[in-house]
Amino acid sequence: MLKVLFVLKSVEYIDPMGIMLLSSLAKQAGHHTYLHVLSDGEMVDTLERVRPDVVAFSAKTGEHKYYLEANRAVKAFDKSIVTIMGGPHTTFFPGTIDYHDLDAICVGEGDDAWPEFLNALARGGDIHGIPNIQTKLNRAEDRILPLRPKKADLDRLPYLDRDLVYRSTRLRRFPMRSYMAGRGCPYPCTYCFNHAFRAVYRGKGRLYNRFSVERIVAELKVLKAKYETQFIKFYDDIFVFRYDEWLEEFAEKYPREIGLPFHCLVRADLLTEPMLLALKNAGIHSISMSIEAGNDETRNKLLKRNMSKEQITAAFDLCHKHKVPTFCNTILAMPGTGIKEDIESLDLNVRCRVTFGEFPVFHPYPGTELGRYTVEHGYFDGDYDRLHMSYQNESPLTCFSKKEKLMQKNLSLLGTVCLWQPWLRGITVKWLIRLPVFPGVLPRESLSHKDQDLSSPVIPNKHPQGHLRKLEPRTLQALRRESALYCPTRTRA
Ligand code: B12
Ligand code: SF4
Repeated sequence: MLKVLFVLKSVEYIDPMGIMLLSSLAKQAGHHTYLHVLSDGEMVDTLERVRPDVVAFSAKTGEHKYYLEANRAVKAFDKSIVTIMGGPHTTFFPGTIDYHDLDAICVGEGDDAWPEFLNALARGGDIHGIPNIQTKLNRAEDRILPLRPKKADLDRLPYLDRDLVYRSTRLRRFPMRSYMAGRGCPYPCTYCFNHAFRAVYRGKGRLYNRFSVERIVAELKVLKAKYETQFIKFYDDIFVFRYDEWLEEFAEKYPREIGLPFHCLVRADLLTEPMLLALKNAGIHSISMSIEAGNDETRNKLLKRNMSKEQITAAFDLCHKHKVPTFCNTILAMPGTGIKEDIESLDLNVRCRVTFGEFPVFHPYPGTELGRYTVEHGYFDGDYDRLHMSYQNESPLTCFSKKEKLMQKNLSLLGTVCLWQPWLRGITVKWLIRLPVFPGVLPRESLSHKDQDLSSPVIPNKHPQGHLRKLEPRTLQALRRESALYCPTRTRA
């Protein structure tokens, strides 16, 4: 049996569900799993202690750089350790294997490929002919097998191995747990990874798959019994598409068997009153719906959101009517637009009475239609390694002047405050966004403390039983801050 060490860059407040699942799958196949968090200590100490056979990385584009560096350190420690990387980065950049000293990469889903890979290694067998796994050899010899079909029967997957992460990190005591009830999204939004993922999987199965309600409830029950859990954050791209039997069953079983407040994402154009009422019956605490752009042409032509202003306002009004706090994401500084469009976006947020909103500055993402568009129009040179991992930074596009970039950055910070105090909208638009000193006077750091207060209605700091009050202030703060910690490129729905 193999010893598998997962390496994680850092632990924030969201469960790293990918490696939790891969750890369960490895254990199910009889292997032992370990974790090293790069920000928590020297990796070489863990390598000495564990002496792993395999080191595994799960990478998004951006953070892949840290894992490639860690990979070099692993190979310097012991060249015979087999290293493998999977996740969105290698799915969209399989060429990673050609330029770095990794032994294998996983493209697309790893649910079946990963245990097959480990078992082949343990047997001393061939790892060069496994669908979804690419090695230097199978690429060189043109032996790459096609991807296997998308995993349809999610219910057969093991529960996430939360022990892997909770036993050695602060997440054990963090009372909000992340969970995904399904996989996939059929919409064409040009800035999101979903259309690119669908292209990789074209002809290989359903666009969308989800767990049965029974399976979700069974896993959450175990989670609740094992770890203090006060809030569930459903991380699905879109939690529900329509009022259907699944939602009906969820609204009946979840409150009875789990009974914890939760947060989820939906598209505004999909939300209907029966859906919202069913989610309320289930115990929804707050909901995410994105506006992305106030201007119709930007929203529907450039971003392909295919959603009218009327649909957006109706959905937010519905949430207001039923007292469900809303979180909303809106992208500023879109290629080829101006500050006028950004103010239109702010105004639509104010009109919608969004409880807590974020206004990230657009950053092009590799593999996406909008990423390509910015390069083709000469707005961006295509050097994605240069991009910042935070979207609150200055726009990297060349179509904006210094002055415009400053206004966008200021609006990105002030938009949130305007939703809290709508009367500030006027002076913000007229004066504040133009102030060159503004970022210095109110640095992002100080605003994020404000965020924590502003965001508290969305992710609660009070629970009916008052449980959350017992938490230490740091955890509480983090929990509030979490409402702003969505994954910006996709917190859309
Ligand atoms: C949860 C989430 C987060 C969490 C991550 C928590 C964590 N530590 O893992 C948070 C909120 C912190 C986050 C942040 C960001 N995220 Co995010 N996030 C997601 C989300 C919604 C779900 C990921 C997930 O857990 N899925 C469930 C698991 C089971 O699936 P999985 O991870 O895909 O793993 C499967 C396969 O990929 C494969 N696999 C994965 N890893 C490995 C490793 C090995 C060895 C093998 C064999 C297989 C394998 O097997 C798994 C099972 O099939 C996805 C969107 C989505 N719907 O997938 C975006 C997504 C991954 N995020 C994305 C991005 C861009 C970011 C940010 C960079 C955004 C930003 N600038 O702030 C940051 C990066 C932060 C960082 N540290 O690098 C992009 C990545 C695109 C890309 N090209 O890399 C995605 C795809 C969304 C998008 N619109 O494009 N994110
Ligand atoms: S932005 Fe939302 S609706 Fe659009 S493709 Fe991505 S997850 Fe789907």
